[in-house]
Amino acid sequence: MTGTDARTDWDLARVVDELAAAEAGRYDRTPITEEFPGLDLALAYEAQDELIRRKVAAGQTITGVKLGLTSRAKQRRMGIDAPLTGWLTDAMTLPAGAPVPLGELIHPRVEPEIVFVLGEDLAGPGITAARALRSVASVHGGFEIIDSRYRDFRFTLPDVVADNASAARWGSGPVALSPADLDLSLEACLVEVDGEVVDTATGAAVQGHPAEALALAANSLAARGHRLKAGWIVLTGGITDAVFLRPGSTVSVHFSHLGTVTVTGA
Ligand code: OOG
Ligand code: MG
Repeated sequence: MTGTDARTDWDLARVVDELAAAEAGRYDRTPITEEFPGLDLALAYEAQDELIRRKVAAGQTITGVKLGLTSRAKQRRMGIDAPLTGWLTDAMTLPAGAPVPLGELIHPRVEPEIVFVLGEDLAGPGITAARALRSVASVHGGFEIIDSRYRDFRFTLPDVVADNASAARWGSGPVALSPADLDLSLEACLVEVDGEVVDTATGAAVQGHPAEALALAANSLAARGHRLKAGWIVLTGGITDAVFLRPGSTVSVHFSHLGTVTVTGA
């Protein structure tokens, strides 16, 4: 900062304008909090909601929510030890087997995720993991493509919240199980880049159990006046650290019971 007041023109609308422009123009930028320290967590979630309102006004529909920074691996990498939520829209769904359109993204990274489809509405507060799991219709092995609008994925918690938790694309594999059919804390996943195993973890890495992440989403959304809806997708958060997706490179995620899902950068 220069000590001048040149940047006092920051407000919620400008935060949303700048992040929307970076996403549309496929460029990265410096953390907004460096210019606008007034961007606190509450304002950041307001900006995130406004960003999604604009996508909906432009014709997209909300298909669910994502959690971020629910595992130690992700928290350590990003230097932030608090989970967060973001919104998913239909434009973020990657059809099975479709290559990831790298030209539409800034610097995409892939991470393995356990994905829930909700069979009923789920509204906090007071939702436990056991209660949350009862609202799950099916469990899938999937991946998320994160694409922070901040240079080098460097941000504070309010920055990344305003940026809709770096959400960009997601997809899931062909296997759908009932949550009663497996112990998700023991569900193993192995991440392979171009045939080389780069990481492994189990579902316990996600808050002890991915249903804890689902409960966390229901409770934290309730504090902002939102509820999870029947039919929605919930991405419970990267189980391992994310890996960069490079042109021509293939990332495969193998789950012990939830099958294999493969992503290629094109
Ligand atoms: C923030 C989003 C984190 C996850 O699953 O932990 C996330 C980021 O790492 O850019 O999606
Ligand atoms: Mg994620």
